[in-house]
Amino acid sequence: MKLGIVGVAFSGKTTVLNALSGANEPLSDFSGGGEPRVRVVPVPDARLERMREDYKPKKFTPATVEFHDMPGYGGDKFMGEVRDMDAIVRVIRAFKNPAVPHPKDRVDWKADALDLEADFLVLDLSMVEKRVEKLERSSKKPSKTQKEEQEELALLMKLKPTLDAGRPLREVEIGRDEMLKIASFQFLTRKPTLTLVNIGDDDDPRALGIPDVPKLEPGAKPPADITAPIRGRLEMEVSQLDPADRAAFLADFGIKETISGLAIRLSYALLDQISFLTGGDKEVRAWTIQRGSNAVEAARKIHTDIAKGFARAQVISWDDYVLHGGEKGAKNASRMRAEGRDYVMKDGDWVEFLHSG
Ligand SMILES: Nc1nc2c(ncn2[C@@H]2O[C@H](COP(=O)(O)OP(=O)(O)OP(=O)(O)O)[C@@H](O)[C@H]2O)c(=O)[nH]1
Ligand SMILES: [Mg+2]
Repeated sequence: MKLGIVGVAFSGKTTVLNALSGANEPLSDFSGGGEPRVRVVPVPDARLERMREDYKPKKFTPATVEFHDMPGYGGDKFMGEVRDMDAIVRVIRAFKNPAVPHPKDRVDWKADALDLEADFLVLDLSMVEKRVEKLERSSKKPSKTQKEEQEELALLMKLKPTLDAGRPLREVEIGRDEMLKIASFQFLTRKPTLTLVNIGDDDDPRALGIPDVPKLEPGAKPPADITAPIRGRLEMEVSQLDPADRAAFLADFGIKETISGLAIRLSYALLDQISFLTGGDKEVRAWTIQRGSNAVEAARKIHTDIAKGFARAQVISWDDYVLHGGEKGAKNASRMRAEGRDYVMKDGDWVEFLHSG
């Protein structure tokens, strides 16, 4: 899972990257420039920690998320890279700090969020317009691809009014098959978007008009965007502390969930991703899949050969794993089920795949 951190210059993107990953990348010296920085962050998962205790494995492999920090926001310099991301994390400045300049000399998170959206809308709209212009000519001429061209044109014409009205494509209902046809455009305003509003240490998010993070029901249709307040600088400082001291510090400031916990949890929700778990003496590991994936698709994550030779999946639901004290207990209580190829994987399933070859 690749997440692109974008935002106006000096909004706190690298601060957030550091807070997320415990890195200590240099913060902007106000000169702008630089190259995107990439950090791989392990996904916190209490279930996996529990399995680590149970198996005491040689190797422990949590799932990971890649964060790409795009420096400055200079129009489309890194747009190719942003288009390649699975989702976008916007860092929007709400903190006051006279020492940190703002390109528009203001602290107004709502206006900055709108500006960023407007830039992305323009980039998407210009792509659509260019392609439509081309297709309007080519799809009139009989050719092998005429039918596909007409279909693509019709689809783009369905999307265009949304962009014309200044609305992101995230808000359009498009079927999965239709979406696949236009996936190669990698529309920016279609990407699931997490907006992190970066507030000062003593700011009250409600007073700044930042909505509460919505309650996310597991299995419900994922939202297209989520907004959450963060205290970037403070959390970066915490991330540099000795792990033993962090909890007390966070509690002092009333921070219940760290930026990394929050960003990863919400990204999984936005992208509708779940985890399944594998365990043994050798390795305990978490794997990330799209919700709705079946057992063969999950097996393919581990190895194509396991998917090819798929025989069955031995599955223990996470609740059963806990209730019966782990793999052995669940097995003895006959809570290990044999599932076939079409079994729809559940979040937290303990799995062992049996395969031939
Ligand atoms: N007061 C306060 N200052 C912050 C906060 N977050 C970032 N800053 C300061 O803002 C400045 C810029 O932070 P960066 O994290 O480098 O911002 P950036 O978005 O990565 O900047 P560019 O990559 O140059 O676009 C630094 O001096 C930070 O210390 C915050 O939450 N509160
Ligand atoms: Mg930066």
